[in-house]
Amino acid sequence: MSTNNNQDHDVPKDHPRYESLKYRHDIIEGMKKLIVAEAGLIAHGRGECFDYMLGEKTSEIAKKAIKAAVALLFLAKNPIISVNGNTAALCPRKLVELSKITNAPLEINLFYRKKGRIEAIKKVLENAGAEKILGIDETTMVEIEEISSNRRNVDPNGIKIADVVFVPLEDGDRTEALKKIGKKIIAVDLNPISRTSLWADVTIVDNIVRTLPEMIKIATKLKNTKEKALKNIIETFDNKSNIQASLDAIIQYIKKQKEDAFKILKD
Ligand code: PTJ
Repeated sequence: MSTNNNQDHDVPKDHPRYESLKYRHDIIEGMKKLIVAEAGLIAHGRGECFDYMLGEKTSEIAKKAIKAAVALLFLAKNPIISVNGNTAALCPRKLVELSKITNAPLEINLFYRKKGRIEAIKKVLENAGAEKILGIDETTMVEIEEISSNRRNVDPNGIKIADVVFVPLEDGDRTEALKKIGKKIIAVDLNPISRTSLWADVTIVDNIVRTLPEMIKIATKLKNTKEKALKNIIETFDNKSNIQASLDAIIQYIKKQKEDAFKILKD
C-alpha cells in the first residue's frame, strides 16, 4: 500500500489548473500540520470562487490598492502584519520578505486557537527566514476588549500598539473593531463585499499569493520615497470607488464568460 499522501504533487506542470491545484495542496498539507484550521479549507474554496470571477489575475484596480497599502505601511509608526493559518501555509517566504522590506513585524493572530497551531505556524515562518515573530508567548498576551473572537488576544508590542494593521484573509468582526479603536486597516480579500473589505481603509481585492509578490515589488520601488509623495499616494486613493471598480470587473468578467459559453454551445 502506498504511504504517499502527497497525491496532488502528481499533477503535471502543464496541467491547465496546475497553480490552483498546487495551492490547494499547500492548504491541505498545512491542515495536516495544524498550520491551517479545518475551516481554512472552506475559506480557501470561497476565495477560489471569487478568484475565478476575477479572471485569476491581479487587476490594475488591485495594483492601485497595493500601492496605497505599501505607502501606508511605510508611513506607519508601528505597522504590523497579522498572520493566520492560510497565509502561513500559502506564502510564508513572501510574508517574511514583506515584513523585512517594510519593517512591519509579523504577529500570529488566530481565529481558531487549536492547541499546537501557534507552534506550527511559528515553525513554518522560521523556516521561511523569520527572525522575530510576535504573538507566540501566551503568558504576555493582552486583550483588545472590542474584539469578541479569539483574535482579541494580541501581543502588547504588536497589534496592541500598531497604528496600521495588515490583515490578509480576515473573518469580519476584527476589522470593524480595530477601526473603532483608531487603527488603519489594510485588507486582502478576494470577496470585495465582505465586511472586512467594506470596513478596511485599503482593500486589496486579489489573491494573497499574487498580492504579496506585487507588494514586495512596489515596496522595493517606493522604499526611499519622500513622506510627502507617500502621503500623496494615499490622498489620491479612494477605497470606495476602488471596491466598486472590483465589483464592476467581476460583473464584466461574468458577462464575457456568459457570451463565450453560449458561443461554444452554439458551435
Ligand atoms: O487561521 P485562522 O484560525 O486565523 O483562521 C483563518 C480563516 C481564513 C479560516 C478565518 O479567518 C475565516 O474563517 O475566514 P472567512 O470568514 O472564511 O473569510 C476569509 C476571506 O478570505 C473570504 O472572504 C475569502 O473569500 C477570502 N480568501 C480566501 N482565500 C483567499 C482569500 N482572499 C485572498 N486570497 C486568498 N487566497
